[in-house]
Amino acid sequence: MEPEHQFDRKPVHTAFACVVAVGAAVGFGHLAAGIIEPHASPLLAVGSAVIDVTPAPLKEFAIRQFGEDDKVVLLSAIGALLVLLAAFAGIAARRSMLPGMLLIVALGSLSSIAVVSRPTFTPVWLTPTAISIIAGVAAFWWLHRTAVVVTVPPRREQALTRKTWDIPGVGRRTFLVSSAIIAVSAGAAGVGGRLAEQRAGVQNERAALKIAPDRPAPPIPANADFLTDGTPPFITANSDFYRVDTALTLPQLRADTWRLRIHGMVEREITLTYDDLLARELIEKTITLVCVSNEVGGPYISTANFIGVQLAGILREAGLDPRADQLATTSSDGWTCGTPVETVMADGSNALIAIGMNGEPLPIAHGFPVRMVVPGLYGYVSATKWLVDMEVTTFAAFTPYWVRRDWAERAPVKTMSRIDRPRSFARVPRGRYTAAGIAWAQHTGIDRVEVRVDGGPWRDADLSREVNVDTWRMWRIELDLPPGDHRIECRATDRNGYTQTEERVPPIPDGATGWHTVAFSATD
Ligand SMILES: Nc1nc2c(c(=O)[nH]1)N[C@H]1C(S)=C(S)[C@@H](COP(=O)(O)O)O[C@H]1N2
Ligand SMILES: [Mo]
Repeated sequence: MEPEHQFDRKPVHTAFACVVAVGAAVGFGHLAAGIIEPHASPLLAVGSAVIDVTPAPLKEFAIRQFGEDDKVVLLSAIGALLVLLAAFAGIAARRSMLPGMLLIVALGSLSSIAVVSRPTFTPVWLTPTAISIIAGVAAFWWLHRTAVVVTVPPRREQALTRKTWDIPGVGRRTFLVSSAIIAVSAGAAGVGGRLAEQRAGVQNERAALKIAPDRPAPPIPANADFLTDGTPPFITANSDFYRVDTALTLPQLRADTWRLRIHGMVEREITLTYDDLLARELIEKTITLVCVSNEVGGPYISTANFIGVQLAGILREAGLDPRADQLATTSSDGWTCGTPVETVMADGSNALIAIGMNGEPLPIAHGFPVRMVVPGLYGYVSATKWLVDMEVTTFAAFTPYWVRRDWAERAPVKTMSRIDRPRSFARVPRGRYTAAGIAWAQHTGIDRVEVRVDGGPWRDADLSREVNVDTWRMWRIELDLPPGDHRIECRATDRNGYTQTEERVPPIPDGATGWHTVAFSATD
């Protein structure tokens, strides 16, 4: 005889249930982290762990493709993967809730491993993950239970349908309402976590600080850039300054509790407070910062007036062991960096322990309250943001973050140049046209920039007024363009007489080389 009715679940419902449950796990975990410790968010910890284990060439690719949106792309990719996994586990959980539960617990365990792997981990950081697992399990248990639909043989359908929806806690209506409530509260929890994180932030404290140098940098002369011809402004506004780091959550360090311990191969350890820095002579230096990941023609170069204390003076007070060759620095979130002692201690080095940028306290994204700036070296070997520890050591004894990931131990900035106008594939009027761009040879100075069109003879470009050897220099050149497609190239020569090589090498391991080339066309 035909059964009167059957209890069943539709795969689309259990898949949906599992996606919502995983969403609840992520959202509530993030909320708990926002209250307890932002870096302990299961989602962000997994993201940070992924950043740490991604092979350098892939990371290189990601930075190239997505630029400063790399972090958004990473989190979106993790989100998409979670939805996919949850949907599959949900489909498999049509009869038994086990596959969905297993997935939630497995993801929770993975997050715990990620949380524990964070450099500054403490045990309370596991609380958000525990809450996340509980939220996910509870949500899936309930939704799986309410996802039951009752099917009845067709001929009895009319008689029984009404009744089946009356079974308490079961049926489409309960399922949909529960799903909606859980999904909305998970979203609210996620947003709440973000707000809690921001409330714990230090932007108000930062805004209240005033920083004035004792020795200001000389004013930037008007002819230091060729802005109207298409170069960047000489000084990059803080909001436009390029940003590259591994921080998914910006460290929020208070200036009044900040400490820097200088130790290792020194005669006397020194611990500095923010007030100690303010009490010293604050100097202002105009410095260009470049990222080793910058491709030929790339955007990861900016210039600012940095305010800070001369690093060499502090190290001299500490008394350096002559055998020390590396300055190992650590940020509050555990990123590490190794800088050659000889660069920092060289005569005329403008290496700074910096607290200000363009007249303001350092922006939080650029290292508030204190960072390092060492002209002449790529950022990953010199420019530690959220600086909290400085150990005088040797290259043999310590291998920093990026060097462990195949980037070079030493990385002076290479002499390079870039074309800013015309842009790739621009259509420009034929005849007289001014091309312009930038060149840099940090701590050496630019001597000359040459430009050629369509493989013709190299011609010298005009150079802007030099501000100092630690900054970029702008160039421009007047061209006379016949109509048609063209190709423009530039190359810089520095004060050592070195002309940048044509050979194209990728950024890894110690910086890209090659002439920047732009294809464009001139029209009537
Ligand atoms: N704490 C910390 N400092 C860091 C990094 C980082 O990932 N974490 N990245 C470095 C790199 S690779 C560069 S190029 C510079 C970029 O500094 P900016 O973001 O202020 O431009 O910071 C350096 N300092
Ligand atoms: Mo960098």
